[in-house]
Amino acid sequence: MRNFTSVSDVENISKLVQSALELKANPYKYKHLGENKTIGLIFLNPSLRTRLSTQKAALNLGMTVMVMNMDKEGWALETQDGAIMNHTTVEHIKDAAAVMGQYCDIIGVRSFPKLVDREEDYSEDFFNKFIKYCGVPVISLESATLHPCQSLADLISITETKKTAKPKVVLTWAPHIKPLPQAVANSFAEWMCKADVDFWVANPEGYNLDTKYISNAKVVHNQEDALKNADYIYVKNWSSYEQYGKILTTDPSWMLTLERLKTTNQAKVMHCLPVRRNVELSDEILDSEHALVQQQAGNRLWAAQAVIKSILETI
Ligand code: AN0
Ligand code: CP
Repeated sequence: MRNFTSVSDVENISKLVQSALELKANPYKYKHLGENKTIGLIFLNPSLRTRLSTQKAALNLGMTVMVMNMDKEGWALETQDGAIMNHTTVEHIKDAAAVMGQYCDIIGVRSFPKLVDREEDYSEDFFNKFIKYCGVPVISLESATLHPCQSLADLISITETKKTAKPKVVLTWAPHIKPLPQAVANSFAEWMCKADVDFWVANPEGYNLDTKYISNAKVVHNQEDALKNADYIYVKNWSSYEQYGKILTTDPSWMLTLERLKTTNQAKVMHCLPVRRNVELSDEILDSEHALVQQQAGNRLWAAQAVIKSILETI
């Protein structure tokens, strides 16, 4: 694998999941693979899990790790070609990325959408330019539209816990007070559409995701209908894709309750974290046997390690 920016970069998804599970059982087996290799992790937004799990994954593979909070410690980057840079941006991405590519063998980048201009965000201009100018393999640590490291960890968690060959998986929208990216939801959807699951999406009117990520999913606007016989419920807020970046509702009846799990197949409840308790998900679920969130977060490490290992094997 050269870059890891979406499920399309993965040649064989189940092999990658198996590789992660092998690493989970034997974390240091490949500790010489990354010897004398450096990974740079560049954050334009906050992070807890992604930062620490990717760092730890690289250390387990013997790599040297450099982390930079670009938004706070770096120069403001310009992305527009031919820009006359007499305003707030200090350095062009073509210069900055090319410099970082000389210091690193692999670079991980987190860059959220601005949620103002849909076309701009969905063009993934920042990521594409970063990849073009840095000249080394790039791992998405969440881009404007996707979060593949999270989705791989989610698929690992489902693979480890599923009780039926083809579980029913429901991605449900949840309320939130801030407009959030669609990235986690888009990404989970595109991975689930390629996995052996019966995949449903439940969201209020006006919150349909971009159809390109939900090809064979059943999309409904009634959460209770979707939850019947569900084995997994993935809870996530996203702002509207249709009325781009807007919050159309914060209807608390979309927050999952234990009562609503009664029609499910003792469903496991998933969330990528960070979660706003009692807004997106209730304490009673997060602190119950239904919650899979800590296992997901734990699996971020093995997901990242499988991805880095796969890239190291090609460079
Ligand atoms: C981010 C999001 O929804 O994309 C990151 C999740 C991993 N969440 C927040 O900003 C709260
Ligand atoms: N789930 C996730 O990506 O968490 P962080 O934003 O803390 O990295």
